[in-house]
Parts: sequence; structure tokens; C-alpha cells
Amino acid sequence: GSLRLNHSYFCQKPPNMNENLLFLICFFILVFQWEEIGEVDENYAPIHTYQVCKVMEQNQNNWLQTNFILNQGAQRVFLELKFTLRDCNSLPGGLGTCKETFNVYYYETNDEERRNIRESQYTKIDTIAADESFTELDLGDRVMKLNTEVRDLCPLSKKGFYLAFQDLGACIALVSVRVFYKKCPFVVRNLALFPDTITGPDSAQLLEVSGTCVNNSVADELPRMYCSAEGEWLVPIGRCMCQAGHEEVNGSCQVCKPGFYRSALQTKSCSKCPPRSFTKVEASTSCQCEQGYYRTESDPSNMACTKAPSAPRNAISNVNETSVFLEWSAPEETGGRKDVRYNIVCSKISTDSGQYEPCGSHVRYLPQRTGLKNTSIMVMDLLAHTNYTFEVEAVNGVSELTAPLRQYVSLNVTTNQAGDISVSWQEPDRPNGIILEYEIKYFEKVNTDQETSYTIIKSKETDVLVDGLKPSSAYIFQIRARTSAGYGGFSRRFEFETSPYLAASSDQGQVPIIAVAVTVAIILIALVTGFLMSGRRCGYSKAKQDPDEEKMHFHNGHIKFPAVRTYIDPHTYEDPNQAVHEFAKEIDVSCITIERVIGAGEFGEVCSGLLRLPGKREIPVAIKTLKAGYTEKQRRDFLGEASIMGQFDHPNIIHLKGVVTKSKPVMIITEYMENGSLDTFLKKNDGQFTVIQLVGMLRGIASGMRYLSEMGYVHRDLAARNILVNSNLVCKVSDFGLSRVLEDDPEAAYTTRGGKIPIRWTAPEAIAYRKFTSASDVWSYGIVMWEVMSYGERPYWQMSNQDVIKAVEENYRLPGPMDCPTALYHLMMDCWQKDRNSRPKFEEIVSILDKLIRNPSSLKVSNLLVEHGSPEGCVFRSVEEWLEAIKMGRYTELFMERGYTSLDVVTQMTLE
Ligand code: ACK
Repeated sequence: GSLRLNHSYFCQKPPNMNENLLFLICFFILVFQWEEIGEVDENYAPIHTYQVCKVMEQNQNNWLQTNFILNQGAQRVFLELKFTLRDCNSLPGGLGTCKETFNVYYYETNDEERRNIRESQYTKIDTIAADESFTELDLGDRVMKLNTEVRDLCPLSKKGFYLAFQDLGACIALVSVRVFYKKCPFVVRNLALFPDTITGPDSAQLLEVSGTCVNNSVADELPRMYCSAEGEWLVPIGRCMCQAGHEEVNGSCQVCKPGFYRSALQTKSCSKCPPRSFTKVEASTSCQCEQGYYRTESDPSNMACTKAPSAPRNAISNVNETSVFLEWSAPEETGGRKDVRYNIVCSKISTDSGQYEPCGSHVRYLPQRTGLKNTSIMVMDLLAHTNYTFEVEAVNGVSELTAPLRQYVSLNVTTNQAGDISVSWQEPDRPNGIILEYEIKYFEKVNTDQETSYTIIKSKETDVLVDGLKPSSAYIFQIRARTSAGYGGFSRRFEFETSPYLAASSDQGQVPIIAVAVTVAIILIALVTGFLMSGRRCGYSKAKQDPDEEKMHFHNGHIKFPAVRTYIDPHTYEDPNQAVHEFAKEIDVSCITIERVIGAGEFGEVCSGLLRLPGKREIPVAIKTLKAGYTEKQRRDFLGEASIMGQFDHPNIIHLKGVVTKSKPVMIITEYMENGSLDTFLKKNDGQFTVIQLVGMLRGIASGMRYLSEMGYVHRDLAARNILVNSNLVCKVSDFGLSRVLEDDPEAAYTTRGGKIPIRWTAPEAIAYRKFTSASDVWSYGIVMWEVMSYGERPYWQMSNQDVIKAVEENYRLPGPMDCPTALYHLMMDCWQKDRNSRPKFEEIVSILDKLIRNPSSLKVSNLLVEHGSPEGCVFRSVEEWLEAIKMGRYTELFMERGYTSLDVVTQMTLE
């Protein structure tokens, strides 16, 4: 009877515990010297305890052993003990023998019936001491000071284990023992089922779990999640989508009702059949067109069914010698489509047969004969004095599917005669100023190509009509443009021939000259003068930093000089040595004392030492060396960092003292940062700083980055490992480089486009198409914030780079680090906005951090709803209003769908 009582107390799952803790059955089966006693707890509720209190007697060795506890496959099991312990000092005679601890052991085995486990076979879990012991006085008041201790057992590999408690002479009452493991509970996420998953043996381990799609759904990309050691699901990747003909309703896929359909996997729910279509069955993937209506293969399924257009209306013609301009109005009935096009069918009366025949291939149509979008056309190169008929036909996407009934309007036209050449051309691509006019030079091509005499005409437009030319003759044309800088060169020569067409009939007798009107597009060669070329060589260019910007720079034909001093890319120097000596001071090696090696850099060792410049006091410095046997390129790249660093002067940018290039080894001397790199420093001092100290560090980094961005320098590798910390906790941005910046970063990985990029720190647009800007540095800064607030945790833990790219693309963002003030987490999230223009600028980041530092109460880790009360302190009236206020408005729909429709429900949201 007492065993059962203990079992029920010891092993019941209390109602307030998390869903993800699983309790294992345990009770005591072997009791040596311990007593089972009825007691009351601090609330005077009856409890049963196991007690032992043989403090006066020597050589105690009292044991309690549990039943066989099946671990149910868990590799890490937790043990929670609640007990009271008597203070030895309060026992008058027992001081010599009295103990204040007891031992907990376990014995792992596959044998469920194991009896007689010897003491030596147990493995000790721990010696347990009380945080709170009690005296006789307390006992008189019936105050029992209950201690709670939790230990874990791992890794477990067998079927189960026995627990045992050993008392060596203490006065203990064991009130409860709870044995449990943690699991990530079964969940349906993104239409995928994720099974109950027991957490891994390691406290930092994330288990990757694949989901299975719910009925009638298919995987867009295999859905996966990570099960954390705490039993939480993290980082959902991929999702399942309801199959066509089904829609998502409350996490399952249900069929579309008759009259509704769902085709493409992109639409979320079943839609009503579009106009002029229907379906009479369930689970339809499309709707059928009503009779007389059609849909083309490329028509989207949500488009109404349509029919062919009626004929064009109000056609008119305007004859100009042997050209005719036709114009008409759109048909009255477009058939419900926007893709109405027009085709022209031209026929003429044959001079031989007097019958209509096709016009032939010499006739030219501007812009073209078929598929016209506009309601007009120019028809040229017709025969003079000839009767033509033009049919203007209207068609649309479904005309071919309808009965072969052509919808057209026809026009009869008679031409007269012609004798001009019309020449047109395009403006040059990149003129060096406003074009004032064009000069057109032409001459008749006689037997040789040589010009004997020529004519020049001028035009402010990009076309000209040249008349008075001989029939059947070749002419050469050349064109040049004039700007305020003078004339450009002539275009290449273009040759045209006038045609010898005779009039089909003429009242005026023989027509001596009948030339064809010709329209020619001549593309002029670009006119680039010395002015533009010299602009290109200007030193203040950011050519290597952003080619787009460079283009804009020069397109306008002038050079913009920025207001603040601008970073100069050392690449713009033909001789890199010149750049080094422009920005870095040469230091004589005799001024330097190397003391010890502190690390390894890409090009050689990094040492600490002392620098004593003449007339100055000695200061500690860091010395980067270039190892012997370097190539010329390595030397250039190594010193490139000094050429960059030497241009900066800011308290949060590592300061260059100078370089040693005249002797070997070549060295770069910088200020010494006592605490080394930020990531290592934070890991070493986990949990040691106040939030204000951490925010102070972040403020420094942001200020350094603001300076770099104002200088026009994009860092590209901003990460805690590239920040150095001095003895006053001042953080400084370091690691400047040219192309090699990313080559020497062990975090950098090759992307599909071949670049080497530190994926976890880099903005998606920089990964996808190498768009590195100050806005991508802001993204990296957000990651640095996360690293700092989590004391050097690795961003995205041990997820693979590929998974990180995917997850970020799918809008997953790192969760807030433990104990991170909500205001800081929101700032990080802002830095990780997909649209780079929506991210804050470094200027704003500095000012936000300053405000937080000035107002420390804003840095509390508090309830979301309180934290984000509107500035006036008013309470939010709806979930939408609250989400908008914390810049998460885009999630409103999701909240509604999942039932978080009121703030009351939101406040009850669990972490899970
Ligand atoms: O984490 P750390 O101690 O800090 O190890 C690396 C190592 O050299 C290789 O880069 C340290 N280091 C680099 N520059 C400096 C500096 N200016 N002051 C102090 N340590 C530095 C860095």
C-alpha cells in the first residue's frame, strides 16, 4: 500500500508542467534502513516521504533503490529531487558523525528483473547537498525547507536503469523524485506532420527531423525542422502544399466544392469558376468554358472564357505618292480579351489579268503587316498609279479556336507617284552633351566609291527627307552630330538605291524619276571626347566598390565631389606602393620591440610588442607580419589592408600606427587591443556583462560602421570575429582588405556564383548577386548584435550554409537570444529586412542605441505587449494594431488564420 502511494505522488505529472516533458514511472522497491513516513508539506498537504536520520551512529550506509525505469528510447534523462535536510549544528550530540549530504547513483542495464545490484556496480551521478537545511526550531514551527535539485543522466544507451540513494549518516527526508526526458511534441506545421521526437543526448544538439505531408498535399520542398535539446521545434524549412483541386483548411487539405476549382499550387484556396465557365464535380483543377467561349493554353485558369473580336471600325486611308497610311478604330466587341491584334491583307489589280492578286514581297509595312497592336499602319513601296485593296482584320488569342469566320474591314486605294528618300537614325548612345544638330552629307555613288562632289543638309531632328534624286541611282549617306564640344566623327557610309518603277498608267506620259521612299535607321557611333575620358581617371572613384554607382557617376557627364572625405580604393593606384606610402607612415624597425606571438593571420604571425617613436612615449602595439617567401601579389594584398586602414581615423576603427616596408619582415603596426577579438572574448566571459555594457559595445561598433559608410567604404565581412576589444571594452572594427578580405575568413564559403562569402553574416542580395552595400553591412551588423547578445553563440547554430540560405530566403530569422531586451531584438530584425532600402542606416542605429542607453528601463526583457505600448503609452485595441506597432504587420493574416484574433489570446501564447 505505501509503495503505491509513493508511486502516485512521486511520479504523477503535475498539471503546470510543459507538454514536452515526459515522465517515467518510478517507485522504490528496495528500502534498506530508510523509513516510509506520512508527513505534510509547506502547505500542510499530506505527503509520503522516505526518511533516514541516523546521525548519532557510526558507519551508516543506508540505501533506497527504485524499480527498473524504462528510458523509452531517451538518451538524456533528467532527475528532479525534492528533499529536506537537517542542519547538523542543530543536533547537539551528533556533530561527530552527522552528515549533510547524500549520494545518488544509477545502474544502466537491459535487464528489467535485475536484483542484488552491488554497490560497486552503480555509477555515481552526484553528491547532493542542501541549499536550505533546517533546525529543530524550524521543525517546531513545522517549517520544512524544501530543496530542489536537478541532475541529468546522459548519454544513455540501454533499455533502462535503476536509481539508488545512499545515505552515509545524514538526517534526510526525500519528498519526491521525478524522472523525465524532453521531447519535441507532435506538431503539424506548414501542412507537414512532425512526429513526437525525443531530444538528443547533447544539450547543444539540434536534431533534424523531416515532416510528412498531410493527406492530399505534396512537398514543395521537403519540409524539415530542428528539435532542440529543450524540446522546442526550431527553424521550419520547406512546406507542403495542397494538391490541385484541394485547399488548405485548418492545417488539412480539403476538396474544392462543385462550382469551385484550384489549379496552380500558388493560389491558396479554391476559387469560384471565372465568368463564362463552370464545373459540376468536386476537386476540380479547372473550369470548363461555356459553349461559344474559349480559353487558350496560355490563359491563366482564373481568367474568364472569351470569344473572337468583331471587325475593326471606321477605317480610313491617306495616300502619299506610293505610300498609304491606314487608320481604323478598335472593334466594338473585343471578346473579353486584351490581346486584340490586327493583320493587313494587301491585294492589287493585276495589269495582265485585271484580277485581284497578292501585293507581293516588295511592299513594306511599318511597323509590320501582322500582329499589329496599334490601330494604324504605313504601307510603302507600292506601285505608282495602281489600285489596291487592304483588308484590316481583327484577331485575338482565341480567334484560331472559333469558326473560320474572318472579322475585317476593307479599303480601296489608288496610289500616285514618288521621288524622295527619307532617312532617319537613332541618337548616339552616349553623347557628351546636348546634341545641337545633325549634319547629313550625301553624294551619288558613281563608278568608284570616291566622292566627287557632295551635298550637306542640317537637321535638328533625327530624320530628314531628301528629294531631287535620280532614279535607279545609288547614293551614299553619312551623318554626324554636333554638341557644344564641337562635331563628332561621321558615321560609317550607308548606301541606298532609288528604284526605277514606271507608272502603270499615266495621263502625263513618261514619268522621268520614280524613286522609292526609304526609311533607314542609322546608328551613329558614340561620340566621346577627351573631357569624359579624363573624368574617368579622377582619383575619387569607387570603381571597385560598386560598378553601378560608377556608371551613374559619369553618365551625367560631370563628376560629383562628395561633401565628406571619401575612401579611395587602393586599386585605383597603378603602383600599390604609392598608395601605401600615401596613407601609411613608414616606421623604422628599430622603433619596434616584438614581445610575443598572439595569433596567426593570413599572411603571417600576429605579435604584440612595443613601439617607441622618437620623442614619444612607448606604447603597446599589435604587429602583423608578412611571412618570408611571399609573392608580389601577397605583399600587395598584405599592404593593401594598411592602405585602407590608414585612411580611417575614428575611435571605433582599429588605428594604424604605420608600416615597415624597408626591412624584412614587412609589418603592419596597429594599436594593441588587450581583449583580442570580440567573439572569443564574449565566449570567455559568458553572462558576465550588464545589458548596458553589451549595448555600449554595440553602439561603438555601429559608430565605427557609420563612419565607414559615410566614407563610402563597404566592409563586406562585418562579424564579431572581426571586431577587436580593448581593456576598456571599447570595440573597434578591424580586418580591412581588398579582394582577399573574404579569402582569408575561415567562415567564407563559395557560393554558386563562385564568390567566397561568409554566408551566415551576409545579406541575401549580396549572396544572390553580390550586391554589397552599406545596407548589406547593416544586415551583418544585425548578426553581430545577435552574436553579442548571445555571448558569441554561432549564428544559426550548426545548420548548414545551404539551409541558412534557404531559411533566410523563406523569411526565417534568428530568434531573440536568451534575455535579450525586446527593443534590441527588434532592431536586429529591422537590420534583417529583405528589402535593403527598408533597413535602418548606421546613423539611425547609433541614435536608437543612444536613446536606449539614456533610458535603461527601455532595455527590460518584458512582455511584448507592454514593451511595445505605443509611444503615448496607450493600450492596443487589436492584434493588428499591436503587430503594426512592432513592425510585424505583415503577419496579421497568419495570426488571424491561426486563431490569435484578440489580444487576450495573444497574451496566452506559449513559447512553443
Ligand atoms: O582573438 P585574438 O586574440 O585577437 O586572436 C586574433 C589574432 O590576433 C589573429 O588575428 C589578434 N589580434 C589581431 N589584431 C590585434 C590587435 N590590434 N590587438 C590585439 N590582438 C589582435 C586577434
